[in-house]
Amino acid sequence: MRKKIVAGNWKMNKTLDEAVALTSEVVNMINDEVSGQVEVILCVPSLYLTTLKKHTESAGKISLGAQNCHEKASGAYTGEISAPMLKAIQIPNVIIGHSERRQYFGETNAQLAEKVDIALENGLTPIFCCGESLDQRQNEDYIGFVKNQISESLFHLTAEQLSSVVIAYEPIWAIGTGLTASAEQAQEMHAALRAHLADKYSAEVADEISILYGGSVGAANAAELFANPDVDGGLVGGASLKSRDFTEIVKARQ
Ligand code: G2H
Repeated sequence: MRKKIVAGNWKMNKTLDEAVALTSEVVNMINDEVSGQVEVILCVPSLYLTTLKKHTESAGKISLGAQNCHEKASGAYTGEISAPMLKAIQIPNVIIGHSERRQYFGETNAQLAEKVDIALENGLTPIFCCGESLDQRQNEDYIGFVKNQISESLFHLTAEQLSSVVIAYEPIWAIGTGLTASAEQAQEMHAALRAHLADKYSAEVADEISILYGGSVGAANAAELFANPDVDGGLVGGASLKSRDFTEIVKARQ
C-alpha cells in the first residue's frame, strides 16, 4: 500500500515566533482530530528546522522537511544548504525542483537529478516536483512535457532508489492562483505519470510511489482531489499557513 501524505510547503513565510505558534497549533489539532493513516510533513524555512523539531518530535504522524538543498555536499556556495547538513540535524524530507526554484533560480532537470541523488545518498526523502505552465498546457503535449521532467530527473535511479522518492505534480497555472486543476485533470496526469513509471520500471514499482497533487489545494477542494485513485495526497502552499485549513486537508486524506 502506498503512503497517504499531506505536506505543507510554507515557502518564505512566517517569523520564528509565528512558525512556532503555527507548528504547535498544527501538532495539537492533528493529534486531537486525525486518527487515520496519513503522513504529515511540514516543509518550513530551513532556518527554523532545528527549533521546530522539538515541537514535532512528540507527534508521531508529523515530520519536517526542507524546501530545497544544493546538489553538492559542501563547498563555496554562499547562502546554500546541503543534504548532509539536513541529515546531520535528522530532517527526513526535502522538496526538490519546486516550480518556483525552476522559474526563479533556473534549476534544470539535470541539476535536479543531482539533487535527488544527494538527497537519497543522505537518507532524505525527496519530494520531487513537476508540472507544466499554462502555455504548455494550451499549446504543447503537456503530459509529454511532465513525463520528460520525470525521465530526465528520476529515470537514472534504480527501482529501489525510486521507491524512496515522492512525486508532487503541481501545474504551474494552479500555484497560488486560486485556480485548481479539476479532479479529472489531476487524475489524468497522475495516471499518466504512474503509467510512465510502470513502463520504465514495473507496475509493482509504480504502484508503490506516492504521487501528490499541488496547486491551490484548500479545505474546500481537498476531498474531491484526494478521491481520485492516483492522487495519494497533497503538497499544500497557502493553506498550510493556516492551522485549521491545513488540518481539514489532512482529515480529508486520512
Ligand atoms: C504549489 C503549492 C505548494 P499553493 O506551489 O507547493 O502552493 O497551494 O499556494 O498553490
